Amino acid sequence: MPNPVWVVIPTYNEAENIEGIVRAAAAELARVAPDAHRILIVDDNSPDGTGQIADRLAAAHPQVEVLHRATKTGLGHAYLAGFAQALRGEAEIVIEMDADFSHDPRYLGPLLDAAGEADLVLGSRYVDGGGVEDWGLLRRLISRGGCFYARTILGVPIHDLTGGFKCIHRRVLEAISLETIRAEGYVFQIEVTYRALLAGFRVTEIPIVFRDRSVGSSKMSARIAAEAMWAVPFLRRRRGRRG
Ligand SMILES: Nc1nc2c(ncn2[C@@H]2O[C@H](COP(=O)(O)OP(=O)(O)OP(=O)(O)O)[C@@H](O)[C@H]2O)c(=O)[nH]1
Ligand SMILES: [Mg+2]
Repeated sequence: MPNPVWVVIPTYNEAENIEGIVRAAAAELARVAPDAHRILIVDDNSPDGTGQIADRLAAAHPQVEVLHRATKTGLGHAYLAGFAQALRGEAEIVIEMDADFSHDPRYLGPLLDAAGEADLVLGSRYVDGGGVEDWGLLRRLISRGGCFYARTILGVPIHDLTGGFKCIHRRVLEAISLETIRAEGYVFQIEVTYRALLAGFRVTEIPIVFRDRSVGSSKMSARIAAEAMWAVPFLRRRRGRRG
């Protein structure tokens, strides 16, 4: 199997970050998964030209490829398209990673190490040794409150359900009926983890320190946060019906 590890990076208006993050991820992967990785950028036709920069990177680095989507339909859809491409490309392990340096590529090694013992590894801000840098009190409260809310409603022992730095075995992606996931934002992250737990997979958290983006603008919105509030109880109900 030539490239079992795929790092999927969704981008929307990340022109200032994309080159740096791809270079940093490539350097780390060359160390921890030499000759066995690909980096897939999933760009939603960013108006700032991120897609063109990504194409240049792909031309210069054989292990980099770009999936261009015509319109921005949300992070969840971008990830689903990226997962499908990685699976077609014979990925054994797929890693989700943001483009804005909030997810430090130095954790790629620890994520892969932990994947030796688990089916799904979560980079977690809310376990011992993890944390968040540069966030104000309000954002910290919303994030922690959201995780606590989801954990309580769903009744699962996971501390960071909304994080987007995760390492997923192919068998999980194949088992959790990706085609029926509709969620866009934080709920997408919660739902992937929740479905993996329901399917009986081993899910583990490793500590990460999350840094706020230093350049570019956030795509997170009140609408996406609200989606998380109302959608989580629906996830729970689905488990109820399954018995
Ligand atoms: N392809 C695609 N990428 C997206 C979309 N929304 C966000 N992204 C990317 O997904 C990653 C996470 O989005 P962010 O805007 O950083 O969201 P966040 O990390 O929750 O918020 P901040 O802390 O404010 O950065 C970044 O790499 C974004 O460029 C989308 O609709 N389509
Ligand atoms: Mg971010």
